[in-house]
Amino acid sequence: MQKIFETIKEVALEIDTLIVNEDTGYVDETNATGDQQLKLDIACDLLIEKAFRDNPEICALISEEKEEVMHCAGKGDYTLCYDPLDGSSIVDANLAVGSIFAIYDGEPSGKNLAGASYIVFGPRIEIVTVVRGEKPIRYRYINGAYQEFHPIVLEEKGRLNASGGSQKHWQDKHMAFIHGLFADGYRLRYSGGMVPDLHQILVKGGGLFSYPSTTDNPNGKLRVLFEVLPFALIFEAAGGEAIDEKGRPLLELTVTHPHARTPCFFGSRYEIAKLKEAYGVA
Ligand code: AHM
Ligand code: MG
Repeated sequence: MQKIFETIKEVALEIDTLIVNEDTGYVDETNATGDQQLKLDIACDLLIEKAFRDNPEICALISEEKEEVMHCAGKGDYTLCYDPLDGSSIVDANLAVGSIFAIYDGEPSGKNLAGASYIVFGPRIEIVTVVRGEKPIRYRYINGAYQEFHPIVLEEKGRLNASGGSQKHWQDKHMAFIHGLFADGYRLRYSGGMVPDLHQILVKGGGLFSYPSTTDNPNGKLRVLFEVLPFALIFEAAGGEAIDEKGRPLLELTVTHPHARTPCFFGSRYEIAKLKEAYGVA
């Protein structure tokens, strides 16, 4: 798996060059789940495909930007699922965006998730990697090289609160819970990009990120394979928790369709315990 992480570090530099130099406009088509695609979404997808399609450890690639599974020549056991450029809707505002990778050993599902990684394209490039059962490792790219940086460890209780979706469409219990956190002193930190928003919670030692079911999106917005499960593994490995709104660990999820979505919550232990009480699933 280390070879896969090394390739992620290399492809991060190529994606960064694209983000800096390419047009941020839309193409005419939509992607597999009906989202409008940017030229950048497609270009990043192609770069990642090219970087991994001949990797002998990988037998298949599944991209958020493609409907079909891409079977590779490699005879390895890993299926690499990825969101090539998360945060397409904020890249035109020049906010931080990211790429997310999930490495499944066999069929993609929570129990088969063997490793995960994400890249943050902010003022500088940062990468977090994790192998299941081990601690996450954080790297930053400085002076032409990746350096291992402070470890990521979540404290019992954090201070940040980030919830997705439009408040108009939140359920009453979610509204009451989020207001309760603010009344308890939590600060709002929400950019609309899950990679920088979750990265901020991880590096600041805790807090809560929610993307709940809403009246307009009953299954939430975020995709299980490419977005939810990789961050669930990283939060659990950092000492936090990641659950759905029935209180089940996200890492127990099975996957019915490559583009399936689920409500999801990632946080330190205190906030997740509070969430379970508020949702009546403690
Ligand atoms: P994208 O894959 O189209 O960029 O959508 C995913 C993004 C996440 O990064 C973010 O957490 C979420 O959409 C924000 O959604 P909302 O604007 O509904 O809060
Ligand atoms: Mg995405």
